[in-house]
Amino acid sequence: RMVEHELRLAIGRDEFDLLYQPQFSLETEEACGTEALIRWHHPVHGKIAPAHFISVAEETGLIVPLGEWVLRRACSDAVKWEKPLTVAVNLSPAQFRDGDIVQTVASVLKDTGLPPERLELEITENLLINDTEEVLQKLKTFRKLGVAVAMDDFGTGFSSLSYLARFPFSKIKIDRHFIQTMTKDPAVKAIVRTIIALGKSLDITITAEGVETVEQARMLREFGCPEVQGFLYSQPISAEEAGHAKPKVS
Ligand code: G
Ligand code: G
Ligand code: MN
Ligand code: NA
Repeated sequence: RMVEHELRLAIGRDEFDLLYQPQFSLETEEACGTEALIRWHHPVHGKIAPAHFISVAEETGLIVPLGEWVLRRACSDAVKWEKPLTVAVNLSPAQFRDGDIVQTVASVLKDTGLPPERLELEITENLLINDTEEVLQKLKTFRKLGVAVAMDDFGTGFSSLSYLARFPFSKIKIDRHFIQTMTKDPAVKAIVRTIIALGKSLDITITAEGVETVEQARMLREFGCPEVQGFLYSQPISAEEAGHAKPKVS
């Protein structure tokens, strides 16, 4: 396949880049973290979105070297930032299955000198469907190292609640679909309010994703949501900009 061939070449040719989308505390309106998001600049085809190549990288096993590149770049960028923001890295299930993800994370932290408390690993519940005991041990190891583990796209899967009870999450990221419909749909509004309350009682941080309007931000503040991420506050920005990120609005 064309994309697979190009993807193999791209790693060696340094065609990837990371942008960072800041996350803000709703209470202080200060940046508290970032999420690393990969970008591919193909010399001929231009920008290629992750939606077009992450799945190919997963199917071909290329996600293992690519994912290691992402981790290494994210940690070495973050360690240079003026503000000690956290950096969240998205992990694919294939990185747990085909690579030694625990060893990779430990050696990247050691090599870059990033304090483990500043790294967050984002996983989706696809990872938790199979190999649950092995995955559980790996997630526990991350937490023992001091690394945070976030459940991404929360609410979109089948068993989000039972996974919260079984796996050691330090953060829940409420899927942007909920945030974008809660202001129009009272049932979704109740669900978002309840997830935020659940986070509080489980002592798990909550980030609302995809916040695009002032109305959504107001509702989240009313519910006591600790953190927000979305275009209202900031687009994904360069590593240089991320080190001193400020919100567009308040
Ligand atoms: O940045 P954007 O909104 O286009 O990202 C689209 C999707 O690609 C998101 O689901 C995001 O989690 C995923 N993604 C972005 N960067 C990475 C990465 O470094 N690794 C993995 N596995 N997924 C990523
Ligand atoms: O699946 P994941 O949560 O990792 O996806 C992150 C993706 O969400 C990135 O591609 C990012 O560009 C996108 N994103 C970030 N903020 C917003 C937003 O406010 N609205 C929308 N529609 N997408 C967003
Ligand atoms: Mn994510
Ligand atoms: Na998400």
